[in-house]
Amino acid sequence: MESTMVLIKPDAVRRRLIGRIIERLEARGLTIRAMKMVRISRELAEKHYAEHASRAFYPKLVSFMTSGPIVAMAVSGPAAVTLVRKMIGATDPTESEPGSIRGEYSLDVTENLVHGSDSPESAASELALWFEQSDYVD
Ligand code: IDP
Ligand code: MG
Repeated sequence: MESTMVLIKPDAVRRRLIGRIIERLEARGLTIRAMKMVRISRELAEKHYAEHASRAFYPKLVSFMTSGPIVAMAVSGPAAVTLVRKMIGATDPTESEPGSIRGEYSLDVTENLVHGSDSPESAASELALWFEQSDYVD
């Protein structure tokens, strides 16, 4: 069993897509192990996206991620990292497949509704930023 970090980003919360996104994860057979709705600090947004600190889009990304509440989840299941990334769809809106969450509901490269960790290692470090280990580990 593997755990991954999922964020329902501020645009999805504003657009009232929380339920539809969670419904897809649960319908697939994944388990929500921990969940909270929070408005995050600039510091947490910067840490979460530290790998992109040098990118031109980073300031806009941090502003977006602090623009409203986020739903943060620890999601587990077999190969949860890969499964969730496929369900979310590609970052580039012209590449996100119809049927994926981004491919169904977004055409913006920044405001793209959902975050999912890109590897088990990223999942471990991201989950540690957002949750206590006892929140999502038995
Ligand atoms: P991912 O969310 O699909 O893993 P990353 O490349 O890790 O994509 O980028 C993190 C987030 O930064 C994206 O989800 C999106 O919100 C934003 N982003 C990525 N690339 C761009 C870009 O080229 N322009 C503006 N925002 C971007
Ligand atoms: Mg990423």
